[in-house]
Amino acid sequence: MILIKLGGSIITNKEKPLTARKKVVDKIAKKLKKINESMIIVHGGGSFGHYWSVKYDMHTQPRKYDLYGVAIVKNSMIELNKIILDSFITNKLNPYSLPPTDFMIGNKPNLKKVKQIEEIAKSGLIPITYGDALWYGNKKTYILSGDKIMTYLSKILKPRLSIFALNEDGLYSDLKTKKLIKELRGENPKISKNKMDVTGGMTRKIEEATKISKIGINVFFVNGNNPERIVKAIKNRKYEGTLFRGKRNVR
Ligand code: IP8
Repeated sequence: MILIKLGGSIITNKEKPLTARKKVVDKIAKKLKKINESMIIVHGGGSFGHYWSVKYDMHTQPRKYDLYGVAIVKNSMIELNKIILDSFITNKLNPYSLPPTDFMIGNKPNLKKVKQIEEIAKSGLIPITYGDALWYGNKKTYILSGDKIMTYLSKILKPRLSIFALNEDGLYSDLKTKKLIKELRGENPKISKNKMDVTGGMTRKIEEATKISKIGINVFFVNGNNPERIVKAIKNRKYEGTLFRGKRNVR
């Protein structure tokens, strides 16, 4: 089983509020059709969820945020999720929408529910979940990043590999020359910043990818604008991007 995160910067135009990059989403869906292994998709918030989270000053720490803000963020994520679902349907894939409320209790994943996601994926349906505004308890809410969901699902389900589709080629050892780090072994990667990101952008991705690789799973960062690279990473062909090599080989 494969876990794929479609980053918000690839599926939306982060410069333009509430704008999906539908052509890119379609291109990715077309390529995913070529994969005959079960998969789970997670997607980010991009110029939908992050746009409203910034407006309503919502963050990853559980707090008593503006409830109208919570409602608006959630609504915008359903809208973005629907765009992805529609594209998958058009491309004859079998998406199965799973808001994180389906498997999260507060800020903890529910083991039974997460295991059920695997069962769903193995049936041939493609579970699709996403970063969202979530109920924490005690009148508090928080923003759950899709990157964190990647770690939860990886820890519990131990996929064969986890892929992050980004709007860049991978991590750079030099931002000017865009020299790519092919494999990460304690290098100090150059991180491109995005101030519109309430969940930590690239820094968060590196943190989660490192955690996932520590449990023995290979993690790829690939450029989603060129979705053939997602297929290559899955089919063990020469990959283009950055690999966080899993420390143990758990299958
Ligand atoms: O883009 C955040 O998910 P991410 C979702 O995966 C919201 O960090 C609602 C901002």
